[in-house]
Amino acid sequence: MSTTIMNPSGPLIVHPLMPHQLTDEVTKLDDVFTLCHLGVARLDAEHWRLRIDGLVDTPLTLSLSDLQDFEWVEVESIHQCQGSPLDPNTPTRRISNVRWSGVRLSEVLSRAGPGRGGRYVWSYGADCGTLGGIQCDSYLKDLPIDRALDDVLIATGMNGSPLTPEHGYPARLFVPGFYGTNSVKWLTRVVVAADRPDGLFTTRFYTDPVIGDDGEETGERKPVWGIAPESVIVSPAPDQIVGIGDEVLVWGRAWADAGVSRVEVSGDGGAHWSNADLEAGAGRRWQRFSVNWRPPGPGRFTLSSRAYNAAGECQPPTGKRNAIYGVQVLAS
Ligand SMILES: Nc1nc2c(c(=O)[nH]1)N[C@H]1C(S)=C(S)[C@@H](COP(=O)(O)O)O[C@H]1N2
Ligand SMILES: [Mo]
Repeated sequence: MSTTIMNPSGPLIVHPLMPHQLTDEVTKLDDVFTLCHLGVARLDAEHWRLRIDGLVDTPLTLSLSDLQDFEWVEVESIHQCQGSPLDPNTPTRRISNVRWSGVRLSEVLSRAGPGRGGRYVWSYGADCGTLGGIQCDSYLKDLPIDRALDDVLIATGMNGSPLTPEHGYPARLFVPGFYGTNSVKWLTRVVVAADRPDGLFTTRFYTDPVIGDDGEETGERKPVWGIAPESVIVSPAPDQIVGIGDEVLVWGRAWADAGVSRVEVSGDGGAHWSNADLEAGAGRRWQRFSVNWRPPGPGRFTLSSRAYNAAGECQPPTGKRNAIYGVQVLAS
């Protein structure tokens, strides 16, 4: 089995890009945020093995070269961190758009023959350590089996390069459209199970309140899976000076699990909104939106954007991880 050497320096969080720096369609590897709760696990590719077991007909143990038996696929997708699990409602806007390569988890699972009442797929990372003062033996997440059998990848590459140790070398899960926490790095084991696992990253942290039809919290909790609709203005940048009477192209990025169907932009801090032009969704890439705006006179103006998904869900003004982002500009 694989040997894990943990980085003793503890958690690693790198967040290189601000919204106004999201100018590349595909985020450069050096610009992709990094989030390692328990430190960086350093695995040796030669000894790496992936164990597939639980409610399957034939448990499997695969090496990296065994993965070459499966069709190689590439998926361009947003990749977003939900923010700190200790402070889950504060927006962090850690977002990237990456070309992921690897094999489909569904193909690997179908070789093992799932069945016999499996409803969830658990995935284990090789890292261990403490979060919020609580010790955990390995990073464990779970997915509904329908999603695991859909477009989830066992990824070995990002933007055409092998994964770096920080991004999960030699292989990780990538769950398109789900928050980054679900895309387990340094993947070593996949288990088909009837129930959700109790754990630090499944039931202790990374749960949201369930909201009832009346708009109130029901008291139940649900896992942080699908990415809620979100958008950011890329240009103009914060504190940019624009000429009075100039037509300013306001543009940005919008995304959601299953895509965004509408984006609105406001030039007055959210008092009035108008529809932006929106690039059609393609797979799980982010979508560009734009609108022309003219400052009505001299002074400071707050430009903001809000995205809707097909179900009509929209970004709230405050209080949630996908809260509306505003950019102040100066017209003079
Ligand atoms: N094994 C393991 N997988 C993990 C994590 C981790 O700490 N350990 N962090 C998760 C979180 S919170 C995020 S946002 C993504 C970040 O992926 P990246 O660092 O490759 O951008 O990895 C996820 N997968
Ligand atoms: Mo994250």
